[in-house]
Amino acid sequence: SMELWFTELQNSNLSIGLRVNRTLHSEQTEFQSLDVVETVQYGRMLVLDGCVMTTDKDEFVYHEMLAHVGLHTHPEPKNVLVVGGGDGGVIREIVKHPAVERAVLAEIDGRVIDISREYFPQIAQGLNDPRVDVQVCDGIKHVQEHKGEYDVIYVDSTDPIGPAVGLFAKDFYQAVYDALKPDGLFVAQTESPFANQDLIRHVHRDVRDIFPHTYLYLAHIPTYPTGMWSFTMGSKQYNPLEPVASRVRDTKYYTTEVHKAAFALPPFVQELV
Ligand code: AG3
Repeated sequence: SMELWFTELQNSNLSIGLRVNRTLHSEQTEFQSLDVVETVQYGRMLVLDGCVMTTDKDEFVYHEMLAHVGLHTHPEPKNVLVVGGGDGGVIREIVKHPAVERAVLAEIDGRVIDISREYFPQIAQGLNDPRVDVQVCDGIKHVQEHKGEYDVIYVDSTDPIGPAVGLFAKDFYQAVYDALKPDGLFVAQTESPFANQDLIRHVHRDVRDIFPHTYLYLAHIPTYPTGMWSFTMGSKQYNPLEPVASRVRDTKYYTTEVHKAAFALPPFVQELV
């Protein structure tokens, strides 16, 4: 029978293809196109503006490595914010931490939240935790309006196009700094060291101008462009190379050893920061 393939054109010279059983949902939201397809290799996949956001079978890498590195760097993370991340994957990992008293999700596109609850219940489950406050709002405005409030802030954005452009801008990083407590830290997803070198360079230059400590770390995410993915941390005080003892048990990627190893950068990545 006929074979259906999903292709993400990652840039004009590079694409990833996944064989698809069927399309489960397609719509144009107020902000972006949103599709859910069932792939043969990685299960259900969430796609925004043609870009792979997450799949059932590899989402754990990204969500664990975004959430747990920051939450094992801060000794007492009580008040946490996620900008973006409407699928709920980072929140699911955050609420595994008993120290967390409140986790705010500031997602601009409420349809991402609705569709994740419907098609990705395993990923969205954390949104039901009583400590979670789901807000459909502009995350940039939210950080501007909450000065000195958060211990840890995450930026779980799409690529720096469309609704996410402002989340890679220097004045946003300054607003994030101001929204953090005096010992706070933030972590953002910052794309691929193979495909987005200029972006990583710029982010690091900007974050270094604002935060006293800036770090880059890596994880392997098979469905994102090139499979090698970077995260940037800006910290006012705490050092991620000295993580606290693991506070979570049921992880598939994160361990204390993986946390430390993620900061070991190959020379071609080191030279970007
Ligand atoms: N956030 C990172 C998506 C970037 C992937 N880029 C791409 N496929 N071109 C995903 C949201 C997961 N919670």
